[in-house]
Amino acid sequence: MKTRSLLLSALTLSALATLAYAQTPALKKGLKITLLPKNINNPYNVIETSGGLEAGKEIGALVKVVGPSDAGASSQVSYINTAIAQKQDALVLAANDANALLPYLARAKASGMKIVTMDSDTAVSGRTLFINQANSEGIGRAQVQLVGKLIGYKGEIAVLSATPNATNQNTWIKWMQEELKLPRYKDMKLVKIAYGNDDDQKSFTEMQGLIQAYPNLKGVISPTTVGISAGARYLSTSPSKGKVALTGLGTPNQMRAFVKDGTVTAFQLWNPADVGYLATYAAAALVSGQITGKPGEKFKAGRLGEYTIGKDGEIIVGPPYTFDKANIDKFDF
Ligand code: RAM
Repeated sequence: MKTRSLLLSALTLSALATLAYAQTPALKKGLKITLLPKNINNPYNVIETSGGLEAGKEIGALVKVVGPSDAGASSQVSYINTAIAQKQDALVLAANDANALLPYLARAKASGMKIVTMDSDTAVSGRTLFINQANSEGIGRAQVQLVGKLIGYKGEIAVLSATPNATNQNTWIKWMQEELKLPRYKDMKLVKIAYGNDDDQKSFTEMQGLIQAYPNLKGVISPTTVGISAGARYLSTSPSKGKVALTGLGTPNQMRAFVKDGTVTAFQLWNPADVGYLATYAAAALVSGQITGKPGEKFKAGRLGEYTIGKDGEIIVGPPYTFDKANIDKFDF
């Protein structure tokens, strides 16, 4: 009797599993997906979109990468309009502004396109899902913890950011300011937030400006791969090398020389390719009807495995990593 009911429940379970499996539609083939990074001449964005192209190959989608040369608030508008005209199934974008793109994204949505943001979000109404590289609060707080450690928790610090509109950097800076309120940082002071606009030359000039305007500056956090590499280039030949601690978010390949020559001790990042890869899988899962965007829904993203949609449609790729002299040569991106 016992054996029979066990057998029955085993049968029921397997029937249920088959049903659940049958209810998950396969990813559609030949999907048209446009990837629209903040700007195209930033090595970070090239790595990010390479992950999207990799995912596209795996799932048989037609993925293309387009984008402006500057990260200005409205520079992505014409690319959204083109994606509508070209009847793309999905648009995956790193937004240069949280609100400026909303009317254009609404048109795209109304045309039937699925919208996924990655790296830098719009307001929640602008998209169905946001692929966040790591937990925003964690990124912001970790940057302050790192600079604090590097300067012995004492002295003036500044931030060298991307554009003043960048949703991702602005969120991280907000968390940096929260972290700085803790008693551990009572002898540290944030004296300036400068903007290099994710433009290499402008970031270089802004770094120079910070060092000249604040002779007592002890540390700079640059939460942008463009800013930290341009800032390090300035610092590497300046008398402030070794006196001002520069840290933030950088790619190992752009920072390697500056870590080896002692300009920078440690910085952080995730693998940008994983962001584009996961975003493209998420877009394909949406278009194919595997998910609708509701919190709690799960989907599979190739080599990264299974992900669950969180609050407000946010999906977090994974924790950030700290790079230094001891480990930087293990990475090539
Ligand atoms: C720059 C961009 C990007 C950001 C990285 C850390 O490449 O601003 O949006 O995520 O830095």
